Amino acid sequence: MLKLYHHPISGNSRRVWIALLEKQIPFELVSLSLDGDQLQPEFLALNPFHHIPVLEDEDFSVVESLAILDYLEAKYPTPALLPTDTKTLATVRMVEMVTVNELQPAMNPLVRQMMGFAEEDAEKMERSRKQIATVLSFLESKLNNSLYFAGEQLTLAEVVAGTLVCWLPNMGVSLEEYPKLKNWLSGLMQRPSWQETQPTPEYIEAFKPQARKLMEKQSQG
Ligand SMILES: N[C@@H](CCC(=O)N[C@@H](CS)C(=O)NCC(=O)O)C(=O)O
Repeated sequence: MLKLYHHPISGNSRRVWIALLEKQIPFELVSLSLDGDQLQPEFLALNPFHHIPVLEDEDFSVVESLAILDYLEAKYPTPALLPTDTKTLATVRMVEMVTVNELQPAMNPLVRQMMGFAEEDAEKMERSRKQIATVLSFLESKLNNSLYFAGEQLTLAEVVAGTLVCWLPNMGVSLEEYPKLKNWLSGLMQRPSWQETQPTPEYIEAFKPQARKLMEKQSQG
Protein backbone atom coordinates (compact mmCIF):
# COMPACT_ATOMS: atom_id res chain seq x y z
CA MET A 1 0.00 0.00 0.00
CA LEU A 2 1.13 3.59 -0.64
CA LYS A 3 2.58 5.42 2.35
CA LEU A 4 2.37 9.18 2.73
CA TYR A 5 4.86 10.72 5.14
CA HIS A 6 3.37 13.99 6.25
CA HIS A 7 2.80 16.50 9.02
CA PRO A 8 -0.80 17.49 9.88
CA ILE A 9 -0.13 21.22 9.57
CA SER A 10 1.93 21.19 6.38
CA GLY A 11 0.24 22.67 3.32
CA ASN A 12 2.81 20.94 1.12
CA SER A 13 1.71 17.54 2.38
CA ARG A 14 -1.96 18.43 2.61
CA ARG A 15 -2.17 18.82 -1.17
CA VAL A 16 -1.03 15.21 -1.62
CA TRP A 17 -3.29 13.97 1.16
CA ILE A 18 -6.31 15.64 -0.49
CA ALA A 19 -5.42 14.21 -3.94
CA LEU A 20 -5.27 10.70 -2.43
CA LEU A 21 -8.67 11.19 -0.79
CA GLU A 22 -10.26 12.71 -3.91
CA LYS A 23 -8.99 9.81 -5.99
CA GLN A 24 -10.07 7.32 -3.31
CA ILE A 25 -6.70 5.60 -3.36
CA PRO A 26 -5.98 3.41 -0.31
CA PHE A 27 -2.94 4.72 1.57
CA GLU A 28 -1.27 4.69 4.95
CA LEU A 29 -0.59 8.00 6.64
CA VAL A 30 2.73 8.22 8.48
CA SER A 31 2.89 11.34 10.64
CA LEU A 32 6.25 12.90 11.42
CA SER A 33 6.57 15.27 14.33
CA LEU A 34 9.35 17.28 12.62
CA ASP A 35 11.14 17.59 15.97
CA GLY A 36 14.20 15.85 14.55
CA ASP A 37 12.60 12.64 13.27
CA GLN A 38 12.98 14.04 9.73
CA LEU A 39 16.77 14.02 10.30
CA GLN A 40 16.99 10.35 11.21
CA PRO A 41 18.89 8.14 8.73
CA GLU A 42 15.78 6.10 7.82
CA PHE A 43 13.93 9.23 6.73
CA LEU A 44 16.98 10.80 5.07
CA ALA A 45 17.21 7.65 2.97
CA LEU A 46 13.75 8.53 1.62
CA ASN A 47 14.39 12.26 1.32
CA PRO A 48 17.92 13.62 1.75
CA PHE A 49 16.41 17.14 1.98
CA HIS A 50 14.51 16.05 5.15
CA HIS A 51 11.21 17.38 3.89
CA ILE A 52 7.74 15.98 3.98
CA PRO A 53 5.73 15.04 1.98
CA VAL A 54 7.25 11.81 0.73
CA LEU A 55 5.21 9.18 -1.07
CA GLU A 56 6.51 5.64 -0.79
CA ASP A 57 5.23 3.14 -3.31
CA GLU A 58 6.84 -0.21 -2.49
CA ASP A 59 10.52 0.29 -3.37
CA PHE A 60 10.00 3.65 -5.10
CA SER A 61 9.78 6.93 -3.26
CA VAL A 62 8.79 10.32 -4.60
CA VAL A 63 9.71 13.67 -3.02
CA GLU A 64 8.40 17.16 -3.87
CA SER A 65 4.65 17.58 -3.57
CA LEU A 66 4.07 18.57 -7.21
CA ALA A 67 6.06 15.59 -8.46
CA ILE A 68 4.00 13.34 -6.17
CA LEU A 69 0.77 14.80 -7.59
CA ASP A 70 1.98 14.04 -11.12
CA TYR A 71 2.93 10.51 -10.09
CA LEU A 72 -0.53 9.90 -8.64
CA GLU A 73 -2.22 11.35 -11.71
CA ALA A 74 -0.21 9.12 -14.05
CA LYS A 75 -0.66 5.99 -11.96
CA TYR A 76 -4.32 6.54 -10.98
CA PRO A 77 -5.85 8.54 -13.85
CA THR A 78 -9.46 8.23 -12.65
CA PRO A 79 -11.00 10.47 -11.45
CA ALA A 80 -8.79 12.82 -13.44
CA LEU A 81 -7.35 15.81 -11.59
CA LEU A 82 -5.89 17.26 -14.78
CA PRO A 83 -7.87 18.43 -17.82
CA THR A 84 -6.88 17.48 -21.36
CA ASP A 85 -7.95 20.60 -23.24
CA THR A 86 -4.79 22.65 -23.92
CA LYS A 87 -5.93 26.03 -22.58
CA THR A 88 -7.61 24.53 -19.53
CA LEU A 89 -4.50 22.48 -18.76
CA ALA A 90 -2.38 25.62 -19.06
CA THR A 91 -4.73 27.43 -16.67
CA VAL A 92 -4.48 24.63 -14.11
CA ARG A 93 -0.69 24.57 -14.35
CA MET A 94 -0.53 28.37 -14.05
CA VAL A 95 -2.64 28.27 -10.90
CA GLU A 96 -0.42 25.56 -9.42
CA MET A 97 2.82 27.36 -10.25
CA VAL A 98 1.64 30.84 -9.27
CA THR A 99 0.52 29.40 -5.93
CA VAL A 100 3.83 27.72 -5.25
CA ASN A 101 6.19 30.33 -6.73
CA GLU A 102 4.39 33.62 -6.02
CA LEU A 103 1.82 33.13 -3.27
CA GLN A 104 3.64 30.71 -0.97
CA PRO A 105 6.80 32.86 -0.54
CA ALA A 106 4.70 36.02 -0.19
CA MET A 107 2.80 34.41 2.68
CA ASN A 108 5.97 33.73 4.69
CA PRO A 109 5.92 36.96 6.75
CA LEU A 110 2.23 36.36 7.54
CA VAL A 111 2.94 32.77 8.56
CA ARG A 112 5.72 34.03 10.84
CA GLN A 113 3.34 36.51 12.38
CA MET A 114 0.66 33.84 12.88
CA MET A 115 3.23 31.55 14.50
CA GLY A 116 4.02 34.23 17.07
CA PHE A 117 7.34 35.67 15.93
CA ALA A 118 8.02 39.26 17.00
CA GLU A 119 6.51 41.90 14.70
CA GLU A 120 7.80 41.62 11.14
CA ASP A 121 9.38 44.58 9.40
CA ALA A 122 6.54 46.89 8.20
CA GLU A 123 7.98 47.30 4.71
CA LYS A 124 8.29 43.55 4.31
CA MET A 125 4.68 43.08 5.42
CA GLU A 126 3.52 45.71 2.94
CA ARG A 127 5.43 44.06 0.07
CA SER A 128 3.99 40.72 1.06
CA ARG A 129 0.40 42.03 1.18
CA LYS A 130 0.83 43.68 -2.25
CA GLN A 131 2.15 40.47 -3.77
CA ILE A 132 -0.71 38.47 -2.22
CA ALA A 133 -3.22 40.97 -3.66
CA THR A 134 -1.65 40.56 -7.12
CA VAL A 135 -1.95 36.77 -6.86
CA LEU A 136 -5.55 36.95 -5.64
CA SER A 137 -6.55 39.27 -8.52
CA PHE A 138 -4.87 36.89 -10.96
CA LEU A 139 -6.72 33.88 -9.50
CA GLU A 140 -10.01 35.80 -9.48
CA SER A 141 -9.53 36.59 -13.19
CA LYS A 142 -8.96 32.90 -13.99
CA LEU A 143 -12.14 31.64 -12.33
CA ASN A 144 -14.58 33.08 -14.88
CA ASN A 145 -18.03 32.13 -13.68
CA SER A 146 -17.27 28.51 -13.03
CA LEU A 147 -17.16 26.46 -9.89
CA TYR A 148 -13.53 25.45 -10.52
CA PHE A 149 -10.55 26.78 -12.48
CA ALA A 150 -11.15 24.07 -15.10
CA GLY A 151 -14.91 24.69 -15.26
CA GLU A 152 -16.93 21.84 -13.84
CA GLN A 153 -13.95 19.62 -13.00
CA LEU A 154 -12.06 19.73 -9.71
CA THR A 155 -8.35 19.65 -10.55
CA LEU A 156 -4.88 20.09 -9.12
CA ALA A 157 -5.51 23.85 -9.34
CA GLU A 158 -7.95 23.47 -6.43
CA VAL A 159 -5.77 20.92 -4.64
CA VAL A 160 -2.73 23.23 -4.72
CA ALA A 161 -4.26 26.73 -4.47
CA GLY A 162 -7.15 25.69 -2.23
CA THR A 163 -4.86 24.42 0.52
CA LEU A 164 -3.00 27.75 0.75
CA VAL A 165 -5.68 30.34 0.02
CA CYS A 166 -7.73 28.82 2.86
CA TRP A 167 -5.17 30.14 5.39
CA LEU A 168 -5.41 33.76 4.25
CA PRO A 169 -8.58 34.85 6.12
CA ASN A 170 -6.99 33.56 9.37
CA MET A 171 -3.92 35.65 8.60
CA GLY A 172 -5.89 38.87 8.24
CA VAL A 173 -6.23 38.84 4.43
CA SER A 174 -9.87 39.33 3.53
CA LEU A 175 -11.30 37.70 0.40
CA GLU A 176 -14.20 40.19 0.24
CA GLU A 177 -12.72 41.93 -2.82
CA TYR A 178 -12.54 38.58 -4.62
CA PRO A 179 -16.12 37.26 -4.63
CA LYS A 180 -15.50 34.41 -7.10
CA LEU A 181 -12.52 33.20 -5.13
CA LYS A 182 -14.43 33.48 -1.86
CA ASN A 183 -17.26 31.41 -3.27
CA TRP A 184 -14.79 28.90 -4.75
CA LEU A 185 -13.06 28.49 -1.38
CA SER A 186 -16.27 28.06 0.57
CA GLY A 187 -17.29 25.25 -1.84
CA LEU A 188 -13.93 23.53 -1.33
CA MET A 189 -14.12 23.79 2.43
CA GLN A 190 -17.35 21.83 2.39
CA ARG A 191 -15.73 18.88 0.66
CA PRO A 192 -15.03 15.87 2.89
CA SER A 193 -11.38 15.83 1.71
CA TRP A 194 -10.84 19.42 2.94
CA GLN A 195 -12.69 18.79 6.19
CA GLU A 196 -10.83 15.58 6.98
CA THR A 197 -7.42 17.22 6.47
CA GLN A 198 -8.11 20.55 8.21
CA PRO A 199 -5.93 20.92 11.32
CA THR A 200 -7.90 22.03 14.40
CA PRO A 201 -7.26 25.47 15.95
CA GLU A 202 -6.04 23.66 19.12
CA TYR A 203 -3.53 21.66 17.09
CA ILE A 204 -2.26 24.79 15.33
CA GLU A 205 -1.87 26.58 18.68
CA ALA A 206 0.03 23.68 20.22
CA PHE A 207 2.36 23.45 17.20
CA LYS A 208 3.41 27.14 17.23
CA PRO A 209 6.55 26.85 19.42
CA GLN A 210 7.87 24.02 17.28
CA ALA A 211 6.96 25.86 14.07
CA ARG A 212 9.07 28.81 15.26
CA LYS A 213 12.06 26.53 15.83
CA LEU A 214 11.67 24.96 12.39
CA MET A 215 11.29 28.32 10.65
CA GLU A 216 14.34 29.69 12.47
CA LYS A 217 16.40 26.73 11.30
CA GLN A 218 15.14 27.15 7.73
CA SER A 219 15.99 30.87 7.69
CA GLN A 220 19.53 30.04 8.88
CA GLY A 221 19.84 27.83 5.81
N1 LIG B 1 9.08 21.94 -2.21
C1 LIG B 1 8.77 20.96 -1.20
C2 LIG B 1 8.71 21.65 0.15
C3 LIG B 1 8.57 20.68 1.32
C4 LIG B 1 8.74 21.37 2.67
O1 LIG B 1 9.24 22.51 2.76
N2 LIG B 1 8.35 20.65 3.74
C5 LIG B 1 8.51 21.20 5.08
C6 LIG B 1 7.16 21.16 5.81
S1 LIG B 1 5.93 22.11 4.97
C7 LIG B 1 9.43 20.28 5.89
O2 LIG B 1 9.41 19.09 5.72
N3 LIG B 1 10.26 20.85 6.80
C8 LIG B 1 11.12 20.10 7.66
C9 LIG B 1 12.57 20.43 7.50
O3 LIG B 1 12.90 21.31 6.69
O4 LIG B 1 13.39 19.83 8.21
C10 LIG B 1 7.43 20.26 -1.56
O5 LIG B 1 6.61 20.90 -2.23
O6 LIG B 1 7.26 19.08 -1.24
